[in-house]
Amino acid sequence: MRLYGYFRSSAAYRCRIGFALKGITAEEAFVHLRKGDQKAASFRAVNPQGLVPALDVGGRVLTQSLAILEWLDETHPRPAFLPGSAEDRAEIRAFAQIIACDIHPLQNLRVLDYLRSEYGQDQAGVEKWCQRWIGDGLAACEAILAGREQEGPYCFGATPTLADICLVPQVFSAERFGVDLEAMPRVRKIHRICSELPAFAGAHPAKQPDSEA
Ligand SMILES: N[C@@H](CCC(=O)N[C@@H](CS)C(=O)NCC(=O)O)C(=O)O
Repeated sequence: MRLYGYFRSSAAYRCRIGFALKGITAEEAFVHLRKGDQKAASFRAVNPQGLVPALDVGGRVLTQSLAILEWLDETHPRPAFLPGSAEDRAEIRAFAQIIACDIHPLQNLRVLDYLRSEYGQDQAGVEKWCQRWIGDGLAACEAILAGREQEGPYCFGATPTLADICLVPQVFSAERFGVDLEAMPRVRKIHRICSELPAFAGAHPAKQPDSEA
């Protein structure tokens, strides 16, 4: 198995956490997003969308981090990323999708580059944009977590789920873009608790072979 990623990609970071939680090692291929390697024909042949992550599972390439993580969960059921009843799983998926579908696309490199090139935004303008949309989304996550305080220590109970796998990389991005997390104690606490687990710690961008941190 070969995982195409980039150290700072939060979508690839999700997959690295997922693989580590399952105790599975994938060969890694590094796609330098800042240099534009994702736009090269050679990578588009892997993923026509020109985005990481992509996972070559031996002749077939899986894309989209949530699809990869659900595939991983189906093929390696323990520990479960989506435990509980159908309703529990829907709630976990919804939390993950707030991050993966409603926050992350707005802070993606190609969107930020477009803000710079087409709308003349400087770094401060781009950061303001990211702070607005990441802040809004994580505030919704905080509100959801506030309603589940009797559970824990993770987002949805005693074990890390797809929700935590998405939350931790999103907090990494929030910190990168200077999002104020002061009013989000539950998000910060879960981020801290997860970060102490080896699977999360080892997946951190700073620990990757292609890291430039
Ligand atoms: N929804 C996709 C998002 C993938 C994505 O946007 N990846 C980013 C890195 S986090 C990327 O490759 N960006 C390259 C670019 O914007 O040119 C997923 O969850 O896998």
